[in-house]
Amino acid sequence: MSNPEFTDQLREYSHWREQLIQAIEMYVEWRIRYKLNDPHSTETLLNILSGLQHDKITLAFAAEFSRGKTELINALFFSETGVRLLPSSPGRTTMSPTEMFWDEKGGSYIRLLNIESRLEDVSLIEFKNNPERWTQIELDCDSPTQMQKAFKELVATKKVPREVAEKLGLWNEREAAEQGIIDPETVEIPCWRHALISFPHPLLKQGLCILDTPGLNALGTEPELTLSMLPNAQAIIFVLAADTGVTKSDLEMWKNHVCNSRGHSKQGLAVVMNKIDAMWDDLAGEEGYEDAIDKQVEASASILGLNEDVIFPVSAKQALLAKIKSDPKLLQKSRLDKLEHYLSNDILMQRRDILLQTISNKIGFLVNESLNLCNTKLENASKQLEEFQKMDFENHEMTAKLMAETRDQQNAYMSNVENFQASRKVFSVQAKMLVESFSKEKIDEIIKSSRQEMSKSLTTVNGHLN
Ligand SMILES: Nc1nc2c(ncn2[C@@H]2O[C@H](COP(=O)(O)OP(=O)(O)OP(=O)(O)O)[C@@H](O)[C@H]2O)c(=O)[nH]1
Ligand SMILES: [Mg+2]
Repeated sequence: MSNPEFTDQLREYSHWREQLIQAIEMYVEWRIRYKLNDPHSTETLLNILSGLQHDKITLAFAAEFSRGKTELINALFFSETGVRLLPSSPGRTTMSPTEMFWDEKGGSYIRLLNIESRLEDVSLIEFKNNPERWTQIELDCDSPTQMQKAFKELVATKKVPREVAEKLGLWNEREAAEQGIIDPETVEIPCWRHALISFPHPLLKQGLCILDTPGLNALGTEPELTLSMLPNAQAIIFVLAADTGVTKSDLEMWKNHVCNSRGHSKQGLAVVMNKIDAMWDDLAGEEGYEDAIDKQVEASASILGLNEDVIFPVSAKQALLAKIKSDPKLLQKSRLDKLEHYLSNDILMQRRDILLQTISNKIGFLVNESLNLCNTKLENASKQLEEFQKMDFENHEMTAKLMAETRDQQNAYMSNVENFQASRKVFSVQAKMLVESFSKEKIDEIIKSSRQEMSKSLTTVNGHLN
């Protein structure tokens, strides 16, 4: 399998994106559960989610014709098919912008939009949403030769009367004159305006989208490509040919189409200096070869106003051959590894940063708001908890005091009870003595003695009873 590093990084990126989606989904649920959702914020969050779910990393290859864009795409991504999958040949080859991705629902296919659709006032996006308007060719992924044959349709051309070409915006008198074509009756034009390829390549399945473009002429005539597709691409890989260096038309394309789509930061931009093998000179040998490449890189960096470290000298042709033939020495010679490393690390990292930046711009304030709300609630709850704990402590103190008082009272009561018991005992002894003192015998005795004393006193006082 080609470029495992890029595959690994892309897989890791997809995993990271999945986790991000899950976190945002959980946040949406949390807002609903605590009734913090309002229609506007919910819509913003759902839009972010949908954007993340459909997120694709688009690598666009732009350059003048015949710089080796298509060969480079074959070498980077499609070598495991064992064939030169996308047509690449001397002269003008790629006729229309070609997007490669994986459409899970649609399976493997090539969809082609006819060139005449340029006359309709319908945008490319609208056409993309309407598959019936495209000519579809099914791809048999188990048969590289069937696919190779099907891909040939991408470069199909036809001859039409000059007026028709003119009407379609595909006739340029100056350019034709430069090629020695003067006042022709018929003009050769591409059959197709745009191509969509759905292919089950592991990288495409992970969300990678590759955009191959035709040379300057086509870029100029397809405004949607310049105005929306290139600016929206995650990275643009601008291809130069090492043997020619930066030509006038390369520079024109660089300034008008590449730099304009990247803004000042020139983020997500790599320049490939292809065809280094063409600089090999038997007489100059290895050293001369190295020097020649270094000089070209230096000169190109200075003309394009770039750092030398984003200019990658490669040989796409050698790389494709090396991968198909499993020849590590040739692969090393092609120097494709440095470009692959850059795509894996820098481009994917940049994409991650950009996504994070976009998300934090769009929903960062919502998360901050929720965080502040949570912090305030937590603070209030902590304060309440503290108060409860204090009250609980005070209650403990009060209970101990009451307990001690009760215990004292209980003790006093108990000693009272004891005193009472003792008094009761004394009382009952005394009561018994009292009752005893009133017993019948004693009363009789008292009466008897009283009577005797009374009769005695009767005789004594008067001396007579009568
Ligand atoms: N020597 C050499 N030739 C190459 C290399 N890469 C591509 N070519 C050749 O250059 C020619 C053009 O390559 P393409 O890949 O078709 O170039 P392109 O930039 O896609 O061109 P258009 O589709 O016309 O815009 C083909 O004949 C390739 O075989 C390379 O690294 N070394
Ligand atoms: Mg091409």
